[in-house]
Amino acid sequence: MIHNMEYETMPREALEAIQLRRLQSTLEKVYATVPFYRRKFQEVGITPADIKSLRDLRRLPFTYKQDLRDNYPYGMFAVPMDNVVRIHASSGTTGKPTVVGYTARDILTWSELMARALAAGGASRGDIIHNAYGYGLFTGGLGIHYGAERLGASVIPISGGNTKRQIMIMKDFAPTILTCTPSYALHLAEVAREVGVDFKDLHFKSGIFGAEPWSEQMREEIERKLHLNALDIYGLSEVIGPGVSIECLEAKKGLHIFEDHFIPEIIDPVTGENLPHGEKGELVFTSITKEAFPIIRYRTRDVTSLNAEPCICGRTHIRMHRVSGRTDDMLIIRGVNVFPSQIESVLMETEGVEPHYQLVVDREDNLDILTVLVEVGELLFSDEVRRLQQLEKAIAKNIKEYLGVSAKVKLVEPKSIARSEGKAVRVIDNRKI
Ligand code: DLL
Repeated sequence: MIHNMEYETMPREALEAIQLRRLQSTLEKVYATVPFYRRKFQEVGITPADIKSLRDLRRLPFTYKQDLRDNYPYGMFAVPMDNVVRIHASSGTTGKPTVVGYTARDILTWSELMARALAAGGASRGDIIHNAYGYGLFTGGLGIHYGAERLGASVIPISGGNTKRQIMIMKDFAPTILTCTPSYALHLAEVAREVGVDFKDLHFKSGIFGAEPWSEQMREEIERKLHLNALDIYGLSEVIGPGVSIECLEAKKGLHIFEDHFIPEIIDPVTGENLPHGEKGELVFTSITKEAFPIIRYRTRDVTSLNAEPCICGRTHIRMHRVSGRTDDMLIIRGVNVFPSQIESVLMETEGVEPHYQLVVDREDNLDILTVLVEVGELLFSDEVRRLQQLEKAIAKNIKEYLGVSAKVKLVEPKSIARSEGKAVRVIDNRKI
């Protein structure tokens, strides 16, 4: 279902006219109120009046996560704190978190976008949404929550954790839409089985999964185990949170970006040059309606490509391919670029292997050693050693063949890899470089 027919199906020309107007007004605002942006624009000799077309956007400097850290916590806010009604922060595994703020109008905008996203995933009034994204500084929980209420659906604010209790609630409250990370969805399926609950007997129609990269094969696995339509939702705190883009139920092929609020670009991460549609590169976003924390040409580090072809669902907003990794979680193993999602694809193609894995990278005698720990199903694990060794070899061979990198594969016992309630920890890099 299309939540906002007018904007989501707007002809390109009208959409671009709105984008330009909103971009110009955002630039004027940040120039006047955020010293960081004024200084950056002055350094390249540009004032907002110089931006006369959408193409001119590429003349503006990029913004990096480091800029947010340098201006920690509130230095890049464009309104006085009096007008800020909400603060979120991104988890940040290293250093200080990055802090973002919202005005009352920003919260309305975000709710509207999340309502659109949930509707695109098959939710409507009357649905019951089991929201297992974490509530707190993380944008996932509250982002989905406000969108669900805006849509008029019922939301169960279960948050992450206490998985057995979640299964009981699912049985008793009969939710129809599941929202959580894809890795947690699989964990839910596993725990349900343990306690004797079959997802077939629950009432889910769709699951709206994101906040971490996942693959097409993982979608199939989730759909099979959870008996629902699994859709990919993308977003990041710096841009707004979840609800930057979402797949539509009709096509399940690429995520529509809400272009009346965000302008996407794909650039070459090394040269910073813009790349044409269809080419893979780093995703860059400019927000054009946000008040408290507008962001100009933000380097997401996420790798994807754009697709401007019309979609069968009727939305005119451009689609991004599912994110295949980050320019910075990309591992370089003996000179070969490796994304965890590529290894995941190889694993998912292998019979008997569970979708729980971890990559461990070590350095021995100046050589990178990649170890892939992967769980096998209960049945297989009880099998003879020789068979397991064969399987290890076969996986290693496939990894070598598809990725061009040698890996040690270790099959491990069912449930031995730590489960996460939020974003899965896929990589342990022990190299000190
Ligand atoms: O993860 C917002 C979110 C919440 C999105 C719930 C979807 C659902 P951050 O914590 O700021 O915000 O992390 C943003 O997570 O730059 C991507 O690298 C990654 N990410 C988010 N969604 C996806 C996805 C939220 N669908 C960072 N596929 C982003 C791949 C994703 N990566």
